[in-house]
Amino acid sequence: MDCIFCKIVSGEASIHSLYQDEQVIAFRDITPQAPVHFLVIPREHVESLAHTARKHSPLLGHMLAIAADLAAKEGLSEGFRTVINAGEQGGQTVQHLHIHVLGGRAMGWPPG
Ligand code: DGP
Repeated sequence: MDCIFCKIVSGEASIHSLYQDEQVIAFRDITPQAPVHFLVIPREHVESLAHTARKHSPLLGHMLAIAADLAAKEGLSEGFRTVINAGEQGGQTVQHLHIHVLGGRAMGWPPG
């Protein structure tokens, strides 16, 4: 399987790591869309949010908790945006579940 995020998990591809534990890795996005833009991914290869099942509920909760912790550590006290793109129409380009965390500027709504 040719998955860039699995290569990040295995250490084959390098990242600016913000956090790692037995379940997740967080690192800065290579094409930041805001002054702060990082991703939280599971070590396990799960294709997208649409491919999760009830058994993934603890993992999904952990990913969100880590996203919030890191947003605070990154100084995003005035707010931040979390995004999970799923599937082609959802704008997902990397087929490995990930949460985007964006902040450091006002985020428009609705997204384009
Ligand atoms: P999405 O469109 O939701 O699938 O977002 C995928 C994001 O992953 C995109 O913002 C760019 C980022 N990305 C892709 N490849 C790499 C990489 O090799 N390193 C890092 N740090 N980010 C990557």
